[in-house]
Amino acid sequence: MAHPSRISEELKEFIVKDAPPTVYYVPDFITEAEEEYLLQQVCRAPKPKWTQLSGRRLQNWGGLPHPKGMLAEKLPDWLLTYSQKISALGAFAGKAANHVLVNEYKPEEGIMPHEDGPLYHPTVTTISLGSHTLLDFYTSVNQTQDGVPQTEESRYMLSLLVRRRSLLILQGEMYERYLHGIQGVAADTLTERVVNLSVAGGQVGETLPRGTRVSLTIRHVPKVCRANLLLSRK
Ligand SMILES: O=C(O)CCC(=O)C(=O)O
Repeated sequence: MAHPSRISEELKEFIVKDAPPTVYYVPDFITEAEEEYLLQQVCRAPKPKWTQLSGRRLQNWGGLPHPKGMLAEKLPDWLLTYSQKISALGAFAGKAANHVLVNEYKPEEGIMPHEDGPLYHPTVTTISLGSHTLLDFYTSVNQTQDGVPQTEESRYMLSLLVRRRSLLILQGEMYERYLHGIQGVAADTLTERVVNLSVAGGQVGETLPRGTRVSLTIRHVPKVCRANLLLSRK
């Protein structure tokens, strides 16, 4: 199916203006019924589909990205629907999403600051289910001034409040230049460094207790190898 090669005009109103280019934050991208359905599907996945990591557990769908090419597997229908919906917004420059990571975080769990790296098309799209989180952004170590010892705190730049049922799209500098992570805390206190408060609905000073959050991280892996090609080679 052909998808638009540019991000849809209708997304422009969702650009977060106080962040470097480009963050799109779409509140209520899915309905409560869709959220419940997606959470049920995540729960229904066979137990071996889960990988337990320190601070979260995850399901990998679509294949394992690899520098030589991802051996692509068809996404299940419940993920394909949303992957197609996002691809139809032109999020992946005309390509279709073919990879989904499902992350589950209990309160006090998170993910260390990291970059998503070159195996993906440089756009990450995330649907959040079950709970909000704060996604924090950091400059990378080599962007900081010589001689000054850098801590995670001094590299911290801004946060985004990501509510349940929202869609978040990160591209450009926000994908390629900065690291992102989630603190392992039981509650988030909102500060003026949370740059999308007006659209995500929050007040500076407010504390939001975390519940269990499931995120669907939907991406396009450009380099794919087909199983039949592999089988025909010695
Ligand atoms: O759960 C999220 O929103 C972030 C996930 C993430 O950064 C990742 O899987 O690389």
